This record gives sequence, C-alpha cells and structure tokens, in this order.
Amino acid sequence: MANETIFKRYEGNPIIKPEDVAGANSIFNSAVVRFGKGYAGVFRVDTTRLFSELHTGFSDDAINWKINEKQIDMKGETSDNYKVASCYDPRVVEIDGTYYVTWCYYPAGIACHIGIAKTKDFKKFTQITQMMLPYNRNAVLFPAKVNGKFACLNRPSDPFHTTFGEVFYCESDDLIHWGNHKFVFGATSGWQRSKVGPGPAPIKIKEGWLLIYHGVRITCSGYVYCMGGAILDGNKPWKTLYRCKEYLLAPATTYEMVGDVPNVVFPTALLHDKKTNQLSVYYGCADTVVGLATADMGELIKFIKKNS
Ligand code: BMA
Repeated sequence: MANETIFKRYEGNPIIKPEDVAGANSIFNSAVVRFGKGYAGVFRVDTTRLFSELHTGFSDDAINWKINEKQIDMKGETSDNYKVASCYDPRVVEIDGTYYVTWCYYPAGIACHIGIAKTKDFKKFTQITQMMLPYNRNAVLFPAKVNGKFACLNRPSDPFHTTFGEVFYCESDDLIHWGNHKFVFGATSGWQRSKVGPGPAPIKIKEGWLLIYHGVRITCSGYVYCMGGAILDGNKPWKTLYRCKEYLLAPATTYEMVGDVPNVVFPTALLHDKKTNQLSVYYGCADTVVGLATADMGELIKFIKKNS
C-alpha cells in the first residue's frame, strides 16, 4: 500500500469505528496495553455533542475491542472538573503492576494541560494530580524509571491549534512534582517541518529508547500529521541518538485522509511481542477512527539508524 516502508497497515483497518459505541461521533487517539491474559485500553470517545471523553475498553486479541459506553469515573482530589473538562489523547503505561494514564484536558477554561491518573484494574481510576501547567497537549511516561526517577516526554503548546511543537523531557520522584525540564528535539523539515510531539510510551532497546512520534507540516489547506521514529539515549533520554528522516506512515488511505480532521496519522500506543519481535502501533486516523499497523522491531531499528 502507498508509502509503506517498514510499518504495514492491518488489512482490517480501521479496527475501531464510531459505530462501536452508542452516542459516539468518533473514536481515535487511544491507548492500549497488555492486561492480564488479554489487553485493556483507554479510548478517546468524542460524543455527538462533540465533547471528548475517556472510556475503557478490553480485548482478547488486541484487534477486536469492546469499549465501555460510559466514560471513566475518575476519583481523586484533583478530579473535580474531570467530567466537564473534555479529556483527550490518552497514553497508558505500566510501571511495576500499576497502569498510569496521562491525557490532555481543559479543567479551567481554554487552558489545555495534562492530567495523570493510576489504576490497577481498569475499573477504579484515581487522578494523581494535574501534572503540567497550561499549555501542554501531549504527555507520556517512560515504562520504567530513568536514573531512579519517573520520566516523561511532553509537548508544550498554546491555547489554539498550535503552529509550533517540540518534545521536552522532565522527571519526578513522586509523580506529583515534575521538573528538571530538558529540550529533546524540535521540528526540522519536510513532513516534520512545523511541529513534533511524543507518541506512545518509548520502548527500551539495546541502543536506548525507541520513540514513535508525530510530525506535522502546515500546508496551504491545513495540517498534515505523519508518524516518525527516533532512538533516544538510554540514560539521558533528552539526547537523540538517531532520528529517521523518512516518515514511518503518512496519511494515504481514505480513512486517514477523510474524517473530522483530514490527513491525520496520530500514533498513541505501541505493543511489542517479544516472541515474534513484532511491533503493533495504534494510531488515530483523521480524528475519526483507530488504525493498526505492524512492523518488525529489528527492521525498524535498522531503518531509523540508516536514515538518520
Ligand atoms: C492535535 C491533537 C489531536 C489531533 C490532532 C489533529 O493537536 O488535538 O487530538 O488528532 O491535533 O487534529
């Protein structure tokens, strides 16, 4: 299929559609992880009011999903405005048996920023804090502590459809107080000439951390979102060792090019099958549905290094 080099689209795409949940306008930019004998996820469901909600979902095979019709009932001291805050673009990561969800939301007017919550069972969710000050639109935790601290990649923003975007790193001892912010990388040229932001949680590899991210170019008729890949240093993840010049996936199918927001490939989750070394990336398509694409991890790492 068009523009596939390393990642190949799943032939049954899109795997999740709005008709999978009553009252949904669109389901996209969602996060899935391994959970028990199967898989669980936190899904961005935009309702027919065009209000964004976080819903849980479960699957035996990571392809066929049953998504909850009700939004997650968030507990915790900082969750007062959760239900009225339009919550979107979740990422989920497991650290030592606890699952952490980070997402963007608007608990105060137009000030988008980041919430963080934890769960062990995908039934009870407790918000830990509002982890980033406005304006920030994307945050994802590393799946393990880095130098003894929790670590996070994020993308500072503005209140609107930000024309800029760079990846930053920060760390925390307790998941509440975040600091020691560091610039990781910014926009360059071509498909990633306008802005970049972190995608799914990075995966630890021999060379460091494998990061899948989104890159945007602004064109005469709007923003075009593609997927890219980089390898960050293992101990100093703010140092970029390799960054692929080629995109890994660009909008080319009807479901990626046509939807509420055309021309969007927005990666938010990545599963690694250690037995087969296969990577499965879950990505939002045109802000309307969820797509799946797979790649061999060894091939991908070779490709990123060769085209860096
Ligand atoms: C980003 C986020 C995503 C969305 C994308 C394209 O800034 O808002 O939710 O997929 O824009 O519209």
